[in-house]
Amino acid sequence: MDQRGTRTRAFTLWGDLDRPVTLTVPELRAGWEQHRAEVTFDCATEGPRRHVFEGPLLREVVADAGPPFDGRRRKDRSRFLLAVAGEDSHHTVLSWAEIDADFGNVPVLLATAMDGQGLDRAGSQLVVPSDRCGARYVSGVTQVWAGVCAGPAGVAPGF
Ligand SMILES: Nc1nc2c(c(=O)[nH]1)N[C@H]1C(S)=C(S)[C@@H](COP(=O)(O)O)O[C@H]1N2
Ligand SMILES: [Mo]
Repeated sequence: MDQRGTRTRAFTLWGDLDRPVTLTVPELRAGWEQHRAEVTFDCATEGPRRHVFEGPLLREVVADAGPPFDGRRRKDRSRFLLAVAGEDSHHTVLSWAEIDADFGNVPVLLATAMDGQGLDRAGSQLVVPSDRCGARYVSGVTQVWAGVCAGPAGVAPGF
């Protein structure tokens, strides 16, 4: 609940992180620089969609939760994964490399507003501006998991 008694949806950011945290949309708005993304994507069943989102960069929010890699080791960063789930259990994965400035550098957002309306009650929405399809625009985010991919069988541990 916020000061006006309205319900605000929080999500947990957890997994292989030094500082797992629960965050509301107002906290996402106050805690990080807000970026703007004008996006178009296609829904397989509903057709083309156009929205304007605002919110912090996913990589900045996750970085502040303490992912377990030395920022100078690019190979470690290339093995880190993220999974994002909504309240209806729709969930999707991203690799850290997609959003890392040294790799894909996609400005993926955890939106705090869509089309000028705050998402305080609905919950944050994942925004993947590089996607042609809407499936990863997970709305009503309830959790973001971050963790190291163990790797295919036969890979030497720690290499
Ligand atoms: N939580 C949740 N988010 C979701 C979905 C879903 O089923 N559940 N569907 C996705 C799909 S397939 C599309 S195309 C977009 C549609 O977003 P819009 O209706 O807001 O334009 O939402 C995405 N986000
Ligand atoms: Mo869709």
